[in-house]
Amino acid sequence: MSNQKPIYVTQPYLPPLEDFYPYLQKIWDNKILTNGGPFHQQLEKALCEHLGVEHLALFSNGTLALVTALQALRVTGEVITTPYSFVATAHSLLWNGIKPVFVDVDPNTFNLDPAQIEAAITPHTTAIMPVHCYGNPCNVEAIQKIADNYNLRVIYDAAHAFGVRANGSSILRHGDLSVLSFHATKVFNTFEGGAIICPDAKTKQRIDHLKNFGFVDELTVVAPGINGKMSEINAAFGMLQLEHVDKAIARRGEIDRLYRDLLAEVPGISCVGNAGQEVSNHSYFPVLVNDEFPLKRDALYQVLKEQGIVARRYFYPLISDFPMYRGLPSAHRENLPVATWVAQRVLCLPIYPNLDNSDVERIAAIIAECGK
Ligand code: T4K
Repeated sequence: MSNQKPIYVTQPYLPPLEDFYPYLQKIWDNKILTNGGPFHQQLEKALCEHLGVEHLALFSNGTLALVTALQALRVTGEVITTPYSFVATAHSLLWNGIKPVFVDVDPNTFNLDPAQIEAAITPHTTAIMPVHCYGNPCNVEAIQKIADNYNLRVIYDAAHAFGVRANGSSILRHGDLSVLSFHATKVFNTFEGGAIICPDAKTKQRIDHLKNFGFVDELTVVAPGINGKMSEINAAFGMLQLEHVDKAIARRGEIDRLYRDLLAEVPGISCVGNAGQEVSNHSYFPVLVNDEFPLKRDALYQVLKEQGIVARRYFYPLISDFPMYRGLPSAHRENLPVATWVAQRVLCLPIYPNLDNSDVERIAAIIAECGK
């Protein structure tokens, strides 16, 4: 390790501490700490406006939001999903007693390949759960067409897709539901947090009941709900973050462009595109370490780590390789050649608003040197 402070794959953007004091004062004054308090209500409204969506229900994290989204639509049986994601995607299915059916990804977007979905549909299939991986939009039209033909629900894991727009509107407007994560490592964070985006007020009401134990009023419980509520501290922080998020994403965009310029001439390194979106959020900067590069991906990861640069192999191992999934017939590697290939070569380089250009230049220079 070098003597310099390590550079991690990401670092949360934190506004000046004193800017948070007035928010804390308000919480201290009115003594409402959770259960749909004033900041919770404000943030739901502000996020709807910011994201260009009609209805949004805040959650204490993205995983509980995924679990609840499946409950809200009463999804059962089998759900088609991607092996190339964070493990929470498939875990949300297991927590609902649903069998995940893994389908391979598209070689350009690393998102669920619509051309392979139909072959995985059985009489037990009730839904599709695709992921807008790294914030790159799925082929939403093709997925919806299949869902319509087979009467399936679509729940997008949009954990990475805050603010992403394609074809003139928010990517979160597709499918039956979309789920965001506001974890500390995300483009927009509330320390921990998440949200479900839904198209109508009735569904939002059901989701709101489900995240509050199923309570409708003091004496009425309509469903075996969970406690998925976001606290006032998290919601207040979200209100403050929202003032800075556009600037933070713009800075991420500068870093993205700088990496692309610096790595363009490095043979064997390809920067994963962010095609298909008019507005990208630059939430990750994945590169592929191809076979002509002198070092294997894991060796490059080690070299960077020794220099204090902690890149991450998102998403390796594939979800389908973890013990609770690998016995499934759809988890066999022969069924998932593209995801397997990508997972062995991908490396996500550091990207976050406070990363200096000089650090980006140093990271690119180390990679270029390894490529000689
Ligand atoms: N679906 C998808 C597609 C997801 O990617 C995720 C989460 C979810 C669903 C579930 O949403 P949540 O329930 O989490 O809201 C991280 C995050 O914990 C996880 O939220 C995220 N995806 C996943 C891709 O990455 P780890 O285990 O890699 O995090 P960790 O702690 O190693 O953090 C990465 C780096 O970030 C650290 O090296 C340092 C830096 N960091 C991290 C934290 C937590 C900070 O600087 N400050 C911090 O507070 O999973």
